[in-house]
Amino acid sequence: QPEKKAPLIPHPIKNLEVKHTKIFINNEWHPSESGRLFATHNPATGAQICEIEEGDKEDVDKAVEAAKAAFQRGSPWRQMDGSSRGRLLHKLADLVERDRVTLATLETMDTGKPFLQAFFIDLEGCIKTLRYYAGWADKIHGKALPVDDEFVCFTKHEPIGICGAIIPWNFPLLMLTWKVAPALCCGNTIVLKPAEQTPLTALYMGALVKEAGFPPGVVNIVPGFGPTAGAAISSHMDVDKVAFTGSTEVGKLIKEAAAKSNLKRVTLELGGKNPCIVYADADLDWAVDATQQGAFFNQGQCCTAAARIFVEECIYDEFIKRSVERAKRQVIGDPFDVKTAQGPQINQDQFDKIMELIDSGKREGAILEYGGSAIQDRGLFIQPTIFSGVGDHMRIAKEEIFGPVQCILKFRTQEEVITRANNTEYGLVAAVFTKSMDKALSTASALQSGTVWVNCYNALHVQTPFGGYKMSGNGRELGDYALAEYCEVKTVTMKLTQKSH
Ligand code: TXE
Repeated sequence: QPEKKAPLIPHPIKNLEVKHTKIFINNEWHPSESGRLFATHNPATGAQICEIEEGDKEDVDKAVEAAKAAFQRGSPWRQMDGSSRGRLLHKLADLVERDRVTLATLETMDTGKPFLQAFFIDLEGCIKTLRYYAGWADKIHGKALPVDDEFVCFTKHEPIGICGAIIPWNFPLLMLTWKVAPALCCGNTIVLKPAEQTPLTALYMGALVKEAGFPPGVVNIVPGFGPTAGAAISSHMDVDKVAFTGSTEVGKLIKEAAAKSNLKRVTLELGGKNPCIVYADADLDWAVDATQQGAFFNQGQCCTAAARIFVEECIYDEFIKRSVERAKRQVIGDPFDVKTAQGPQINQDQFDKIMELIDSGKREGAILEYGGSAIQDRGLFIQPTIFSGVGDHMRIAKEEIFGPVQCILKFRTQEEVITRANNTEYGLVAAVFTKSMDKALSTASALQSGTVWVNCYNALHVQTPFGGYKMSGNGRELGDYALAEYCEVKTVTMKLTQKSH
């Protein structure tokens, strides 16, 4: 069947009714054991969208039981061929494509991100991720290994078992697929908790998982809060692995819970304070464009945000002038409006954290070049903000802001900027802008970072691994590297009566 082409300019669904608000276990919808509900809100208007069943430990226990039963030896899921798992993942991708407008509308309602970005970036990424791992499902294999003496030896890559997934609110659907697709591809079962701020698209995916024909218990979705439902997953004795995207602080709690329970495998994708280095020979307009997009994309709520932009001294003033001109053109407003590039922050907590950091920048002596305030009477909207004269010691140069704030720093030499760029506890992504291949490659080699972009930003591809050095995380998502995070390796050694050669 030919791929369906997306419409040129899609329109969101008006007054979309939310259908799925319950806990998804064994391909069925359940109320919470406690009877509690929690509300989810539209950050653009502050209005409550609906109430969701609030999962807690008892619900996680039920979901883990279901995932365990689905993973039993001899179960339909365990007996399924890899190629059939691949077909199910393709079917799920077909359904996401069919319901792409609905999913993008739900994502915008729940996160406040611009609808066109949800449709073209988040949904595109989801579909590509599902299809990429659909293709891997029957290609997961070990090796035959030559060994000493009279033995024959081979390895098998087997599913780990029950995989927990804890998802953040900045890219709810995309982070879900980054975890669900490789986990299913390798034959695992899943218990997933979406972020409490943004449960809607995850629950909708539950309905699509069932429609696609995955056996009951293979995917289970428990909406709820971190310290309750999230902690129940990370400390569960029968969960074999947990994959987490979120704050470094909670990442530590998850590793601790894993260590204190059953030493489950842990992959973490955490914060960043990502350096961009702009050398004087760079294409200036392009560098201004790419770094600012990198800083403001998704309201700045990205682990990949371009957080520290180091600009070589001789182009520094011009770079700032052009950055301010560009920021003035940023269209802020209703995320459902097709012209909008920037919506609201996710909630009051995040809004307050960003405003406090902006104030700290002003207090610590950075020069406010543009913005610096909330947008009057607009709830959670913040002006795109640019600071120059930022010193390495300032909080805005050290802490993850997670808002539309661009910090521009000045440097003189390559050696100096590399040392300063690496002087952080994080190491997620970095970027270099230059026309010199030599500078690009030597800088890329020296940066302590899981990804280095050269003359581009946020160039993420499903085929390439993504993850952090240092306190930005453990392990890698995407690409064939992610398969290793969802498999155990078994060595099978057979004794022969004599050496085979
Ligand atoms: O994150 P949390 P928050 C960063 C960003 C942001 C800050 C705080 O700097 O300002 O984190 O955001 C679940 N056991 N990032 O508080 O709490 C929680 O329910 C198990 C970076 O929203 O880390 C949610 O599902 N789980 C980031 C998920 O963790 C727990 C994306 C993420 O929430 C838990 C988001 C616990 N004890 C924030 N406590 C990125 N890397 O992209 C919470 N959770």
